[in-house]
Amino acid sequence: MGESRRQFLLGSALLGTAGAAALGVRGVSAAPLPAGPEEAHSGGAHAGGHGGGVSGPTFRKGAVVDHEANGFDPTEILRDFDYGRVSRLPDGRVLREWDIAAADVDVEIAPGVRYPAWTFNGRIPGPTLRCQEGDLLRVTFINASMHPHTMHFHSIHRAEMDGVPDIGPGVIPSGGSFTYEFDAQPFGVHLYHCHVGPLAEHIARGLYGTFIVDPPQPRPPADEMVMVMHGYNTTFDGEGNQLYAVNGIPFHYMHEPIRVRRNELVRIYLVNALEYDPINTFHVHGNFFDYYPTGTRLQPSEYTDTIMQAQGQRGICELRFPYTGRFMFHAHKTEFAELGWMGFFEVTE
Ligand SMILES: [Cu+2]
Repeated sequence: MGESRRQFLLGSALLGTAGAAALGVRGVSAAPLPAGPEEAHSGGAHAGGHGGGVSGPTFRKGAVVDHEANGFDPTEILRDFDYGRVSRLPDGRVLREWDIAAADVDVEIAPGVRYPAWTFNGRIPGPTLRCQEGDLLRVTFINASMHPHTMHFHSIHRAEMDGVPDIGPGVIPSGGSFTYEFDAQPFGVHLYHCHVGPLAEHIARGLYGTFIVDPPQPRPPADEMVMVMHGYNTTFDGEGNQLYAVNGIPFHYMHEPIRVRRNELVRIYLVNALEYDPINTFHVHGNFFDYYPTGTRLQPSEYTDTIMQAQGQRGICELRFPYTGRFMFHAHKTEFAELGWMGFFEVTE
């Protein structure tokens, strides 16, 4: 996996459209870029190459993608919590309802690089669904994709609501729909994703999102945000990823740092939706955070500046920045960082 991913950014720049097409990247519209002296060395085996990161050929001169054309912007996804349509059942319980549509969407994941994604509600990651423990949840899934899909929630629920093939409604065909109904439990930060085979591809194409169940007594007020860590296997070889991202677009928070206030409590709902790589890590500069694995307990397990999550793992990071200024966060797996999984917090008074 190493060489193909390391050479992706360099390779697409050198080979242009034809080369990118050979790599499986559709619709590359940018003209071939000449390789500068730095990039000429970056595809090789030496350390520190990895395509040159945010200064490399694909992102040179701060080029960014067209968020408007994509239909979503990672800066907005960060703090976008979808509480659904809320009503009360006769017994007083809260009912929350959502409509989620799967669709096939071409997303510009790097300047001039388009990726044929499968999405929930047209974005990567899908909407962040949020509720409180004990609510009744109804999620109507509409499959407007050309491919069969499901919605599988990490939660405690009946077998027929599990969103896997051959159980209950099983696979929802193209044009079909189904309403998943289950109780919101247990509290914590979870994920949902499609569960149709080939499973890794159905997830990696973009069919995943965050599912937050708040505890009965809400957590203390904070500046809350969601970070979904994921990657893009643009060669579709199922071996590693060529780009990595938080909330959809590689390097996005390098270009648009996450603005937070000094000394204000910041709560990050961190989810690892990565396929084709077994683990990811999260590291914050100039600070330490309390970590709550899966968010299912109210006591942190660790006070650290780096945590590791395997595929499907998630947790809550809580921190206050004591100093103003610009602080990096990134995967401490440096290869992932240099292929997109890095950004900044901008701390102001
Ligand atoms: Cu699917």
